[in-house]
Amino acid sequence: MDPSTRGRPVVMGVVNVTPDSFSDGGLYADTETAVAHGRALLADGADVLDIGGESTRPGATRPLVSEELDRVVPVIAALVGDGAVVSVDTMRAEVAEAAIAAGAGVVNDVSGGLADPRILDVVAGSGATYVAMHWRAHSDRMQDLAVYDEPGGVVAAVRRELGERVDAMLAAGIPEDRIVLDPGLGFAKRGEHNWTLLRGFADLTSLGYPLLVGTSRKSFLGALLAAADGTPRPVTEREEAGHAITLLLALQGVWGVRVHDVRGTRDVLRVLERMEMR
Ligand code: PMM
Repeated sequence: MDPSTRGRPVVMGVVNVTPDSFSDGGLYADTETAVAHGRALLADGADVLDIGGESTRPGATRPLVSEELDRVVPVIAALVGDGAVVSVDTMRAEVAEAAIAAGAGVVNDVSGGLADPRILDVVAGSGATYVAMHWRAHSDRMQDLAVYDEPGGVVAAVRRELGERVDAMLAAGIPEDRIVLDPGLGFAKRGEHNWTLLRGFADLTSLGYPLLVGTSRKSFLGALLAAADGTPRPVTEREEAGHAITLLLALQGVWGVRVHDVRGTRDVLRVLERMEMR
């Protein structure tokens, strides 16, 4: 999967087919509205559509495998039918398998193969690209594991733990050129950890793999933009802060960004292209 973006970062548009995602929970929970949303994101300039059927918000409970399949497979099939490059956001081998059979070209696994190790074999046996995110535990207890006491702090830990995941991917037979890594902002990270990871982005690029980053609408941006009384900025009013991060990461060679506001992201990247800064 290598959409031709002429050197600018890949823009991955989010389609959450879930009743409970923190950023857009319930808005696109049925097949028809999810497909319509995917089409709108394509029209806005998404290079890849990331279709997910499991909410990973802190504290979320997991759907049944059958529920997850029912949510994502028809949406993937319809959008692949439109000619879209589609990614499935799943931690489950069975869902990845069905998604690939329906035409998904990317498996975006927020657990990097830790939740269901068989997913690595499924990806290895397909032509799919694998996005492996830094992760420590399911949402019900991930914030308990947001502890980074080793020397080098969160950047060194994420680098090391992603490196271990790469070893597992290579051992399973996933070719190097189909691996993308993601530092997993907001997953087993406290607010300050996210900022430290963004500041340390250059250290992550030295892992030698393309990097995808998802900051769009996340709570550390809500906290940054909080009202004077501490009330976090509502999720849909965090886009410009996300765009600022996209711009800074694009200047540092990020491979792709996972965003809700595709149109605004493409606008920001258009400025960079016009300035010939990428
Ligand atoms: N974040 C969420 C879900 N999936 N996948 C990757 N690769 N990286 C992320 O940062 C990421 C992800 C949670 O955000 P959402 O609820 O807005 O989809």
